[in-house]
Amino acid sequence: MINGGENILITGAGGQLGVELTRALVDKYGRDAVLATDINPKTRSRLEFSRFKTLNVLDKTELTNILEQENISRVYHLAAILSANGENDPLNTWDINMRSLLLVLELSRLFRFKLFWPSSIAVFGVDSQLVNTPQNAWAVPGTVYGISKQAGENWCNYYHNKYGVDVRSVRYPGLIGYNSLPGGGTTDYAVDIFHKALCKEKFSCFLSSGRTLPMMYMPDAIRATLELMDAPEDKLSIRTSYNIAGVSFSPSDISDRIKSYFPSFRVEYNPDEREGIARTWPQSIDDSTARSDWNWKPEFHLDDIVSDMIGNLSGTAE
Ligand code: AKB
Repeated sequence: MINGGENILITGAGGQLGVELTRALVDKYGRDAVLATDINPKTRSRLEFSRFKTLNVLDKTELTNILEQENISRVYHLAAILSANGENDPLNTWDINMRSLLLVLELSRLFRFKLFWPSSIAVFGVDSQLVNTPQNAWAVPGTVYGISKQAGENWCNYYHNKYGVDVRSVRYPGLIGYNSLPGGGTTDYAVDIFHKALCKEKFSCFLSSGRTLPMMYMPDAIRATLELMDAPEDKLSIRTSYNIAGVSFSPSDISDRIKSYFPSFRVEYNPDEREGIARTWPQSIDDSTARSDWNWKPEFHLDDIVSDMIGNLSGTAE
């Protein structure tokens, strides 16, 4: 069979990760095997390479119809409200992030599809070990997004242990890519900074210059997702969510690298409430469990990321 027997559904396909993951899944499994969905109908025009349907993931009837009609074997449930936006309406963020996950988990119990659900470094909090944060670090998250991700991890573990649901997850760091823009996160500056540099505009950074956070280049994040979903079930010791690390840097680290391409690029620092979120997050991540369970290894360092981002955004990439 051309699609390796998989029929794939993606929710939240219009988000920063969704656009890139949809492309990777279409490349891997073929166009017919992948159905991308998003609540925003305008997403269709950005995902012309994929089949697309507008879907509110809280609509149980519509979601069930899709699962049945498409004979779905894998779901990538990405729809969520991120950390910074989440703080604007905490109860709504909890409601959307949790209700959608519980619905998808319950449907995976009934329909037996394999499920990927993204968690985040936001599960950690100010009392966690923030340097080289261990897989099982003490974690009291400081944002409603982090609380929803932490609770979600426990629900995934519960559905796996109680019902045998094959749910897999990673705690993404901040993601950096050139094909899609982030929306409403605390790590978004690390993408915005490139767009300002390319437009020869001054960049106002909402984090302080030395605020180091864990980040990852999109090709590494996509590869981690595909590799985890293909890993043999008996190798996986974690059913909450795996720590994965890419690279750690601060706004001044990345702006220094960008200035080596654009010497007149100027950055000013105007920390806002997102600095308050970032200071409760890890600076670096211990991903040794992911490395030993399913051979995870990142490939992109800061210099590679900066050169690849600038090459692709300016159209000079080889
Ligand atoms: C955010 O900043 O909210 C996300 C994340 C780290 O989960 N990028």
